[in-house]
Amino acid sequence: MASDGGAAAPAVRVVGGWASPFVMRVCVALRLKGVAYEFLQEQLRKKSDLLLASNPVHRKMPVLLHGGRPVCESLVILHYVDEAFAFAGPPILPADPYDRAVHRFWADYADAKLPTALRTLRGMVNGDKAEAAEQVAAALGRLDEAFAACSKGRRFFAGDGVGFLDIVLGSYVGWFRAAEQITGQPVLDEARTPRLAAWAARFCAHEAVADVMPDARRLVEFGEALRSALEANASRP
Ligand SMILES: N[C@@H](CCC(=O)N[C@@H](CS)C(=O)NCC(=O)O)C(=O)O
Repeated sequence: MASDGGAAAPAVRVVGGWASPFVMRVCVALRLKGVAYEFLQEQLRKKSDLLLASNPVHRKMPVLLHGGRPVCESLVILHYVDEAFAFAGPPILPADPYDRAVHRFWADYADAKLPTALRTLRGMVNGDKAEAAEQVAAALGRLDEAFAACSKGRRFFAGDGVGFLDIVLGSYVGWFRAAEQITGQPVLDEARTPRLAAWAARFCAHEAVADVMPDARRLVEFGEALRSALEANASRP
């Protein structure tokens, strides 16, 4: 979805990079709601003035600009999109307060357990790769059980359609596949986590997801280029 090219800034803009799982969450949420947006591509190593001015606290992507006003942090943005565009598309968060609490719990769990271990597996940070693989496998084991409890036999964590926890965990699927290519070991293992493996395929094929799910090979190349650049920078006198 692109802007119409008119002189006025589009109402909804996403500041981010195509490879970021956190950025992808915002795009999926907007697509689910059917909200048109302009994507402003950022460079991790050369952040734009717009990004820095919009998120001066964390200086990170994504930022959602709605009518020029910034909203930062992917989970905050998902809540915001659900409320600001409540009239459009399906709800993102569960309606029931207890279900909301459970889905938020598992989203926080995924964000606490997965990113650093995945970066270790990809060789982006120093650390024991076997330990990182075990940490990811243990987390995915718990999330496989959470899927059974949340989905109650339906296709997604949220039920028949994609919702909050699907978006949060689903945003890592491209990087799971990239890590599989890098290590040669399964991450979303069909034997250990059969429900999650099947869910991931459904998530990737969803119409709100397919066009923004990054290709694993491109992610591997992106990670290699970033690592080389960081190493070159570190060895500079
Ligand atoms: N907790 C943040 C994490 C965002 C984040 O880590 N973004 C990365 C890109 S994947 C970033 O902007 N990194 C830039 C930096 O660390 O300087 C969220 O959920 O939005």
